[in-house]
Amino acid sequence: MAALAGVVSAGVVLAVAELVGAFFTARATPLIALGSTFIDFTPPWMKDFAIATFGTNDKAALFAGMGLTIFLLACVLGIVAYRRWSLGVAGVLLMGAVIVASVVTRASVKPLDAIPSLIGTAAGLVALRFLIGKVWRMRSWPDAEVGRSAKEPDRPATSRRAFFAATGITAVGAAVAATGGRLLSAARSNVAKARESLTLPTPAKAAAPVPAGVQSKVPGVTPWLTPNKDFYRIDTALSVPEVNAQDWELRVHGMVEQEVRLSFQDLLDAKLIESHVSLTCVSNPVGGNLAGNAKWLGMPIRDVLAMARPKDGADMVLSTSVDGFSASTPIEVLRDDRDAMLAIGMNGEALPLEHGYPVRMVVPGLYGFVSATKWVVDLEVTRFADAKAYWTQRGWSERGPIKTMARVEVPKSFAKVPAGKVAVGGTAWAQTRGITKVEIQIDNGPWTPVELSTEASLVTWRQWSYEWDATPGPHYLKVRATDGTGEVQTDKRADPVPDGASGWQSVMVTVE
Ligand SMILES: Nc1nc2c(c(=O)[nH]1)N[C@H]1C(S)=C(S)[C@@H](COP(=O)(O)O)O[C@H]1N2
Ligand SMILES: [Mo]
Repeated sequence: MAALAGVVSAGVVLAVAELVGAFFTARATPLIALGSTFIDFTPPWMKDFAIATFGTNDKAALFAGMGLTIFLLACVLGIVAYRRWSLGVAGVLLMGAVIVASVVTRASVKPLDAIPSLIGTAAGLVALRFLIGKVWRMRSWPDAEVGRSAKEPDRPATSRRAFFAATGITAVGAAVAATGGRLLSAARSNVAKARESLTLPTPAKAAAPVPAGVQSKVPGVTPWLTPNKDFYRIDTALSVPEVNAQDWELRVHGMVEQEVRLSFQDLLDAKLIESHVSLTCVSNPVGGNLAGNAKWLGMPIRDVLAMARPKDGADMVLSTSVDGFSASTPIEVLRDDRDAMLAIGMNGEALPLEHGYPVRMVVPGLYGFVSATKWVVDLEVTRFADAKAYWTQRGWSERGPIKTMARVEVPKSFAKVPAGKVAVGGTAWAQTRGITKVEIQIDNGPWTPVELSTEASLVTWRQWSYEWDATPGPHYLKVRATDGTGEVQTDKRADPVPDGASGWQSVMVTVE
């Protein structure tokens, strides 16, 4: 019962903080702040493991793990508090201190944002005292005399039923507070509404029209253009940052002749370009789906840099987001003609909140962790020798050109298909170099070129189709791509850490 009292009190801490937190920065509530701090301490192998195991559900997995940890700690805390109240108080205060420390060390969080956690902790302490008091007064409980009966000499005894009733009411109260907090924050947030009502300007340079035949002929292959709702999402943000376009400002500084500050209106008024670019995550395993292709609208970063005039010797731009993530991008990549941009639009809409509203970077040819900063607010012109980006500090590479990759999407691995003509299809990419050939190998047979779909550009992925004459039995299908420089995709297996997975995908198919 003491353990249960501990768990319910921990729930009160989180719920009250959630409710009060509706009036503060969302990223500062205990669960989010603790989880974000945990992510910041994630070593490369653990990020790799989390993504390999849970994919884009890695955040749900983190919350489940945290929930379990908090549950166990709260059980212990409840029992400790039952035996020695002063130790219980110390435990709650220690947890409160850990929560507050993780809140105030978050990027762009104000000291006042610790208030929800402080009030939550105080409420949790009151709840714990209330519920543990009921356990102490329980005469029917074998330990009752060992407990605090001396402290509560003239109070009437409590029945088990009364304890469970009090616990149940407290738990329901916590659930109501948490739900209320959720609804209240949603109602108070006007960022999503402002995004809805934003009209994007017409670009000065429209996207090149998409030629016919970019889509693989094989049904079931990924759409060539990824709808926003299906676009993979990878970031360290447990709670999507809510940035008002009105308040957004980009500071360009460091090794520049002229410090520049851009408002969202400046972006709307700039000469915008639109282009299709495929993004890829460095954590994508061979054959994985952490890649997507969209039409982006934005201001070329080279125009921004031209205003700031970088000094000689600068070789990198460190971009930082409102929540503290950062990426190191070679400066030449941002100045050449590949159209790296500060994007405000994705597939004809304002950026979705989880893809970086109001402004993110899109840099063709580089993995997202070194280029695609979402909710970007700061560009520091610097040198690789002088500054390290978020994932580089955690053991990943400082540079990340995208490796050539071919993927089989149909049939799926371990599929059973009928003998005869079997449609095989998939996608390949080598952004900025382009794909000139994709080959397939059945078992140990010869490498055979497949039919390539039309190429839209060098910075977008390219799909393919193949008609396979399948004979009964188990078979292995392997694919490899050749990029525009003539280089064949390496068969050397590499893990995503530190600079991207490589190797040929092999798919086992049973033909019946
Ligand atoms: N602010 C912020 N931007 C970020 C990240 C992040 O963790 N935080 N992750 C990067 C990584 S690793 C990738 S692969 C891309 C993914 O962009 P998407 O979620 O829009 O697909 O965003 C990049 N930009
Ligand atoms: Mo990534």
